[in-house]
Amino acid sequence: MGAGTRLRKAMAEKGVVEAMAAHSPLSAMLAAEAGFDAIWASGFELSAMYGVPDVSVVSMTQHLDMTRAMVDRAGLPVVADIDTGFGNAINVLYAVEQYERAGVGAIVMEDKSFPKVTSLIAGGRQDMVRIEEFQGKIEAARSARRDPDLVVVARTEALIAGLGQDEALKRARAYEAAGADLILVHSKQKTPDEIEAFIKAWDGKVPIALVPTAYPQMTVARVRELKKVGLLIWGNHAIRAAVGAMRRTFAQIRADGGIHGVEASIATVDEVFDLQGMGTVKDNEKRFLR
Ligand code: SPV
Ligand code: MG
Repeated sequence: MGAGTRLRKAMAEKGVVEAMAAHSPLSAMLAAEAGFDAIWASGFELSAMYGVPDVSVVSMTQHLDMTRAMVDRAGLPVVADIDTGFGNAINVLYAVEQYERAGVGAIVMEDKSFPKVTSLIAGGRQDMVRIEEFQGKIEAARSARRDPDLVVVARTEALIAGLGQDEALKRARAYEAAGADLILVHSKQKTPDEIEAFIKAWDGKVPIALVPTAYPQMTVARVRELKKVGLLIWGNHAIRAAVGAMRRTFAQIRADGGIHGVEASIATVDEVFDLQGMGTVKDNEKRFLR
């Protein structure tokens, strides 16, 4: 079964699919281990991992290569954050072909212009493309997929850009009409009010996707109550957890003048060996090395 089919099946069976952000095969494996349904191949996380801003500096090839490596190791459907589609509808044709070949189950494309600016930054420049142009990009994404089950998620940044509910709804309706399988609506308000108002007003047939980073009060239980939401993305918690853990560990080693104080709070070497599959290496040594 293809990754898109798996994702659609999970959505049909569970109602809400939970995707955890990842920036590496290891973080994707840990998300799978924790029981999430899918992996969010986040552009923000990968940019942060490279130590650069999420402003279309990381190339499609860099993101695609990492996404392919995550597909390979995670064993879960990967939802690829393809930003603006890396250009216009022509670039989208190429991008979707490549991401599908890498084995993703879904692509999420946003209606900002290339190069984009990260959504949650205060006072960010949020330039949008025209509705008709984005409809063309959605149609390009649909026509580029070989597997009709590859999920095409259209993301509107109307609320992020401060254009209001009417514009967000107008865009969402237009994107559904162009063939989007889901509509992701993003918000940076500190409470869920703006998003809940959108969900209540949503009169389309396709489910909604959310990234509730700015409004963490939004729980899985609340999302279920609201109905209409099919995909919940925990947007950047892998990289933020990593930053917090490394900062604490590095500071303690500096303060203690040695590594003796951090042993209890970090993973053991054996845990890392397990993640790397060293048990299998040993078994294979017995079988094959003569
Ligand atoms: C990402 O994780 O790259 C996203 C979500 O697109 S956000 O950073 O909130 O825009
Ligand atoms: Mg992104």
